[in-house]
Order: sequence, then structure tokens, then C-alpha cells
Amino acid sequence: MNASQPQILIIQPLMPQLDAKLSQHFQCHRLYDYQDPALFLQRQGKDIQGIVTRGDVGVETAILEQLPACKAIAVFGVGTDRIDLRYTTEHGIQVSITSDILTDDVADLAMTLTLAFSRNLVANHLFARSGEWESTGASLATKASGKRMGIAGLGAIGLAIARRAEAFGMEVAYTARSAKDVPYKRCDNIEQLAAFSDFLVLSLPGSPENLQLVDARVLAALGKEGVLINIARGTVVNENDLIQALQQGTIKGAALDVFAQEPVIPAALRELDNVLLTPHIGSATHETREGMANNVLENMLAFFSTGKMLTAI
Ligand code: 8YV
Repeated sequence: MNASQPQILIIQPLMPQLDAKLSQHFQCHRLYDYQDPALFLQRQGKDIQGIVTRGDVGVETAILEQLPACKAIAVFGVGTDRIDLRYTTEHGIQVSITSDILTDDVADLAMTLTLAFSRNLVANHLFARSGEWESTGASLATKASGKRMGIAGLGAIGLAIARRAEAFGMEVAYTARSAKDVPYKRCDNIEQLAAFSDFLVLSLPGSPENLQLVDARVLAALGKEGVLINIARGTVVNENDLIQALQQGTIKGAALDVFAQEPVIPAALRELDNVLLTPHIGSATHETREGMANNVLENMLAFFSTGKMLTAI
């Protein structure tokens, strides 16, 4: 550590390359390394000028309250649902996100989950690998092309999913706070969108107004042939209602990359055959994570040299 460098706080472990680069420019305090984080914050919180955190982690307001000199938070990701943006605005704290860098990857995953679920990819892979094919034929799956995809939330990621769905000949509808200049039907609410959809894809922020937006009523509207795809945030879904709908077959299935209490996935969900699960890998490619790491570093460097982050929200 070089005492002339600004002091920053890292909330949870970052990818090693990013951590190493940050260490070249800043005095990095890793909150998770301190045996007594509360004592550290009490003693040294006043010296911290910036924070680096992940989209799925954010930072508690109780921590921000102990960092009066902190005026910049760089998020490794695009989700700000775990940061109190009213507090940051009131206290003049800039918050940067890795805008646009992960859009394609997350949209690719939404389509991957849609196709993999429809074509029963995981079970077919296991079947082929087991050698069972030598004694019996593979079972039939469900066609994805030409079906109806409802996209809840038509931001950059939602739009990228819509474009991909179009290429698969799907009819696309969406919900969004305002109408967009797109050739897709806009539904008034998520229940209407669910009723339209063969695949209901969630691409919404995990903000308070979206908390458990997908509940028993929405799932009932999605119906027996409907599949829920979630690449947004687990908190957007009432997980108990979802588990019940999956157990009772009131929806056909779900493909989920995100969960309410990550990294914990409820056992009831893990035991079901009509779910496809991935461990929050929407942006988890080498290329995208490298781009995200560069964005975080550049935002922090820009803030400490010009006072302005590059991709502040
Ligand atoms: C990140 C995310 O990969 O962008 C977000 O908000 O949740 C993910 O894309 C995650 O924050 C990295 O751990």
C-alpha cells in the first residue's frame, strides 16, 4: 500500500485481475478480510473515498453512513437494487455501472435457457452420455421457434432478447413503463403479458416496485403450457408461489439464473424435474467480465483524476 494513494473499500471478492489492478492505484481495504468489519469501519471509515462492489452484492446503507468521504461507488454489473440510490443522490455519491457491456451475454443466456428448456437439452445430454440410446430412443421435446415470447422490461437487455426472439420467428410482446418505438405489442401489465406468453422472460430491475411481481396470479395467467425464464433478479418472483406452481403443474416449467437468496437455491426448487437452473451466469464469460473489470477500473481512475465517473447513472 502506498499512503499517498486514495483509500477504497471492496465489499466482496472481485475477479483477481481486477483486484490486482485496483491494488496498483489505490489502497484497497477488503471488508470481507477484516475479522471485525464493524471495528474497521468505525476506526477507518472516515478515510474511505470510494467503493467497488458487485451488482448482486451492492452496499448496505449502514456501511455508507460510516463513510462520510466516500463519493464514488463503482458497480461491477448493472444492477443497483442493493444500493440505496436515494441516499447516494442526497449525499452526492456517484454510482457507475458497466452499462451495455453485458447486454449481449445476458440476452444470449435468456435464449439459451429458452431453447435448452424446450429441447430438454440437459436430460438429452445425460441420456446420450449414459449409453442408453443404444437400447432405447430419445423422447420428444417442444418446439421453440415460432412461439410467443413475453418480455417483462424492455430496457437494453430486454430489447436484445426481443431481437434474438424475432430471429427465431417468435411473436414478441412486452411490458415497460413507457411505450417503445418497436414492432412488438405492448401489454398493460404483467398478468396480461403472462397470458400472451409461451415463454415469459423477466428482464426487469430488482427495484422495490418489482418485488415479487410474479406471484400466483401471474403464474396462473402464464398457464399449463407456459414457461418462466428469469435472468433478472430472484426478488422479482415470489419463489414459494413459483415452487407451488411447478409442483402442481399449473405452469409447464421454469429456467432460472437468479434466485431470491443467492447463492442458496431452495431444495424444493432443486428437486423438481421441470426446472433448469444456472448459478447467476448471465454475464459470466471471459470477454464480458474483462470488459466489466476495465469499466470499473476506468471509472475509479476517472473519478479520482477528474471528479467524474465515466458511466455514472
Ligand atoms: C454481475 C449482475 O455479473 O449486472 C448485474 O447486476 O448481477 C451480474 O451481471 C454480478 O454482479 C457479478 O457478480
